[in-house]
Amino acid sequence: MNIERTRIILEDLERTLLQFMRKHGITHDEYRCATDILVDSVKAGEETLLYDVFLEAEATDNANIDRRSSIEAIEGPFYLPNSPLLKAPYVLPQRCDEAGDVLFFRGIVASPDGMPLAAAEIDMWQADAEGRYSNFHPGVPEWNLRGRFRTDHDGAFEVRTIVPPPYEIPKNGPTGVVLKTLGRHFFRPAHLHLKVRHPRYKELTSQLYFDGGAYLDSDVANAVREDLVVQLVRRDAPRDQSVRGLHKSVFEVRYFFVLEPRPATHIRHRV
Ligand code: MBD
Ligand code: FE
Repeated sequence: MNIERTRIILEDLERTLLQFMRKHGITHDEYRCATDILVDSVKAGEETLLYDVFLEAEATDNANIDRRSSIEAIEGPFYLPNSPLLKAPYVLPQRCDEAGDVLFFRGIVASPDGMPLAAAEIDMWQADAEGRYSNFHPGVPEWNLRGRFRTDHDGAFEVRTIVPPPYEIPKNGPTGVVLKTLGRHFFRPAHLHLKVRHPRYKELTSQLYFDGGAYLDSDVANAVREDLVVQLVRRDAPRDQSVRGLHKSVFEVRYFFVLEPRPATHIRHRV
């Protein structure tokens, strides 16, 4: 980040917080209570949950103004880099009896002028049918429902996973206590998390929600945007025996990703 911009922002942040404290006559006890919440949320393993719930969506809105590419979405606190690289046909890592309806997620990755992007990497993570994220919530196998895969020659991809449920934020941790004090519920609508990468384009962090799902209008993180809501369409079970044998409902969602080109970094001056 630009050092001058950082200085201006920090000065304004300090001024804004000091004005806020003066306005409410914040006492020493109240000040300590606030720092305890921040420290406890990290100690409780909530990482950036508190900030992601209250602030992250605002940052994406700022980034999405006048955008020519797909809009970005909040990352949330449960992303981990270096998830398993999958082999086609792509199936997100899961238990052999993974609970939840089968979901085929299909889509295309393209440039703003509609050129399909081959070998773009899609890095996907989501909660299981009980609303738990692997590597964070105990009892879920490592890297469950996390994986990376690539688009084919036509910029297309397909991956099999499960339909996640709405996600309930831990009620008893510091973030939960703050939400309870505000009288809010603890739910986010069901969602898929994604990052899309291609060497010549900017990385896109996205998140997709299902039309008609619960909490779309009252997401505790206030992060649902119209362009991120996809149709969950019921499908006949494919011939693939591994899915057929499970006797589950099969659904499909589609999304068309448009990536923003990276600004040119090498400008050659001819003399
Ligand atoms: C999540 O799964 C999430 O995406 C966010 C933003 C906050 C808490 C849990
Ligand atoms: Fe999430």
